[in-house]
Amino acid sequence: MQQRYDAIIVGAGMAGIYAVYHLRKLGLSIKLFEAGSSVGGTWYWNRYPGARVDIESMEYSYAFSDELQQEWQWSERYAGQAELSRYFEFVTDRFDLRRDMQFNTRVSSARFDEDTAEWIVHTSDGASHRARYCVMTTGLLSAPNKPEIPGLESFKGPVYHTGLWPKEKVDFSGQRVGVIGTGSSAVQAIPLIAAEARHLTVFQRTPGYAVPLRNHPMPAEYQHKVKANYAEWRHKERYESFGGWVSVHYEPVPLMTQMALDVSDEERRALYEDRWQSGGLALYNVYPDVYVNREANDTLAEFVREKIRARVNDPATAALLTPNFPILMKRLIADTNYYETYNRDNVSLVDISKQAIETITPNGVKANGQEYECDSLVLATGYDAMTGALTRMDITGRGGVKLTDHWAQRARTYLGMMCAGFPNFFIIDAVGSPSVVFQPIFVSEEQLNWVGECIQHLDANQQRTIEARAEAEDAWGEECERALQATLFPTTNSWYVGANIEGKSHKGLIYLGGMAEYRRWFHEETARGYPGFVLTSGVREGAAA
Ligand code: NA7
Repeated sequence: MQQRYDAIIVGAGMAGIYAVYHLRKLGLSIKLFEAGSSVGGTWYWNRYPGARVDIESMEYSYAFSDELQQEWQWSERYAGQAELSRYFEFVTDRFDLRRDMQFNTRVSSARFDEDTAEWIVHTSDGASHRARYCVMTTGLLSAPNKPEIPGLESFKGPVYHTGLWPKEKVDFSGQRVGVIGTGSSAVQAIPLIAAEARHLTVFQRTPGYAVPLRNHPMPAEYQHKVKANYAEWRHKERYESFGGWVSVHYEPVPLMTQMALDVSDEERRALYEDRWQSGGLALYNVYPDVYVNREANDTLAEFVREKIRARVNDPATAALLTPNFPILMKRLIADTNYYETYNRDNVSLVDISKQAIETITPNGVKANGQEYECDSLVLATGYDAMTGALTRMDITGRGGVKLTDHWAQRARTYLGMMCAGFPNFFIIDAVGSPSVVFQPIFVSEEQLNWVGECIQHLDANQQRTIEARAEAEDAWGEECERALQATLFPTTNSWYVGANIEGKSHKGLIYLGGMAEYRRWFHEETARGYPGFVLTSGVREGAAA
């Protein structure tokens, strides 16, 4: 006996929680399935030492309920994983959302049944369910990238992926630990692992640009100031910012219009120093030409390179840790004592940029002809971002077409939310949306509000299905690609452009136009009667409902 719902939601991260809240409020019967044992998504799975948000807590939080944002008290400027987990648990319980959620249940497949115009969803407990709508809140950085390093299975100690960290504390004391990768996760974990381990060996393929996070207890007066003016603050974050946050030195700072190459060296340095001192991602709010002009970008890149060199004692190690590609085009990393960790006697850095790790042996890692003995290995090797969570599921649309086939040449969506041939299938915070370069909680709120409007429109107009038109999907891909090509993003290998996963298309994965412009696109769709979509009114004639 299949249970029927109006909507099935997949994933109880930040987007899934709001999806349950919002769609329930619209009167839909819903069911959410989540593989983990509780809510939180990224903040549920990423329990590695040092896991912490790098957008200020006051800004990295829901805006949908003023009561909620007034009630919740953040204890740190940048909340750690445990506090973020508590926050998402709190939101879930405050709005009584858990009763529509089923945990420890992974969705294995979803198939569109053309006869009834319903999705049939199979779950890991052997059950199947039917729903008119599928809302995929599966996360943009949730499908761990496990590198295919020869011999990995032969390693006799434990192997941890930062994105699948055990719930119990992992004790590295007295151990020789190997960390593979030097992205945000590794940079957060390395100082804490080094403080505990007997020896830490870091295997680095590409150095990143890391800048000090400057986390500390939340200043009470700041929390109070933002709460007194939250609506105005939120508006600025959403529609007048580059990444969904505006705080620099605890003040909302507008985007700059002046160009780096139009000011003196002194003026430029003073601005960079100011942002550097503010901490975290403030260096994103600088002269706009750093995003599009290599010479302008070099001024900021060199400023940060100098800072890196100054933090590392050994010049050879400093040189290995200093990147030489454009800054900001790969996610800027916010660190706490990262570079200083390489000044410790129990930490060594192994450069694997010219030659990949040869093999993992039962006792450690073999690279550059040498074996580095390890008792534990940490894979901080990132994610199959934006698409992995969906392509690892068996999703079948109209005509038996698999999503993996639809995306074989390149991952395509219209407006970062819907695909041609996949009716009533909404994708949140994923490919073709601003999520990866924006505060993702806001993107999910905006997208889910639109999904709600869309469902109401279908009901009000006796329509049953909506799906993207193929030509609209192509045009959106071109729009994303056009904006991307106007920047320096394509010059750098990063997960923004799919470069970390072999064979993944680099095209049109992210939308760089900003939230105000993004919102304009999808509200225009609504206002013009959904011209980029095909709406149909019913089930196939003669089919059993
Ligand atoms: P990232 O940023 O994708 O970093 C992954 C790291 O792992 C990066 O240094 C990679 O080097 C390295 N990597 C990946 N595969 C390999 C193999 N096969 N061998 C050696 N090194 C490898 O993931 P994170 O989890 O750190 O951060 C994800 C996001 O979370 C981050 O951007 C923030 O938004 C928060 P590469 O650079 O590809 O040469």
